[in-house]
Amino acid sequence: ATPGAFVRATEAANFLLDAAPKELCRPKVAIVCGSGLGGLQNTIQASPKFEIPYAQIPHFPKSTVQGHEGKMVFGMLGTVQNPIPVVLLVGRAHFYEGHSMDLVTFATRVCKRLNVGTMIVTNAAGGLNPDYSVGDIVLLNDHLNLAGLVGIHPLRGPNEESFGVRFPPLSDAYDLALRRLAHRAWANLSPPSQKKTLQEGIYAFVGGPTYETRAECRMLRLLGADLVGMSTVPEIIAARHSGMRVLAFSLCTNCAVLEAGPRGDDATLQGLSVAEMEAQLSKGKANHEEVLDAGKAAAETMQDLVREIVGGIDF
Ligand code: 6GU
Repeated sequence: ATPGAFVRATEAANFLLDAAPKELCRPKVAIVCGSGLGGLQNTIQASPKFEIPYAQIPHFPKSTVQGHEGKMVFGMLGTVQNPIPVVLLVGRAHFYEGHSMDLVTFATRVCKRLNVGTMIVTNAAGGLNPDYSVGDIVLLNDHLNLAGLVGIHPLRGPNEESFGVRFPPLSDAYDLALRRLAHRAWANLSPPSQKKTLQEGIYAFVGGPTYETRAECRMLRLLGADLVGMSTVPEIIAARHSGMRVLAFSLCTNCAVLEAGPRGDDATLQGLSVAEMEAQLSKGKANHEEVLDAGKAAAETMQDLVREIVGGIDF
């Protein structure tokens, strides 16, 4: 039988402690880089730096997306006077790839076993709040764990007492002190980020891999979600279970359509050409390319923000 997550995470952490240079192997902060946000790697100093592909670390999930391999990057972030050891998780395992929730949260647990105290999680997400625009950065202040509410949950199964309690609370999952710091950090960024607001919102976690239908988007909005995405919540739950402090950001990469599509009857479609009908249907249709494009433009702001925040954390 495979050993429990605590034993496997400890083995992976011990492997990393052995492999990484001594000055880097005790990171204080872990930063999870979401789709298109791998540029967060540029926040760390060029040296000392230690990179290792997930494939070389014991028990890590195998990536199912080719050419999209994941890696851990250990390095120093911040100024020369105040360098902070961090670890970046570039690429993550998603539930829609077929991984178990146990594997989706494995990297988080390895971070815990490396003594990481704070996790900053980023992702690309669809905007449901009509006040959001493409490219907005949204600080998460709560979530709707839709998969979890019906039992697809990272903590299902025998509780790993060495990580945390059986019934952990999540009402304080999104650390208020860190969120206050994030807003102060945002205010310190140079323009043009200064002119935009740092949004706050509630993230709905869905299994994917399809993007939502119009009706599903309206349902999620009605339930109180500001964003929808296919990651982050399992990692946040595993991090909170083991007592790590959490800060999470979504990059709003596309805005979900909240209006119903047209009826298919002749009276509604009267006078429309086929091209016009297709234009109506493709308006607001989510696609992977636009999700990646929005990431490119906003990634730099996200990098500056994360650097500013990490420099201000009171350890
Ligand atoms: Cl619209 N939906 C989901 N589930 N994930 C996304 C997204 C939408 N946009 C980026 N990621």
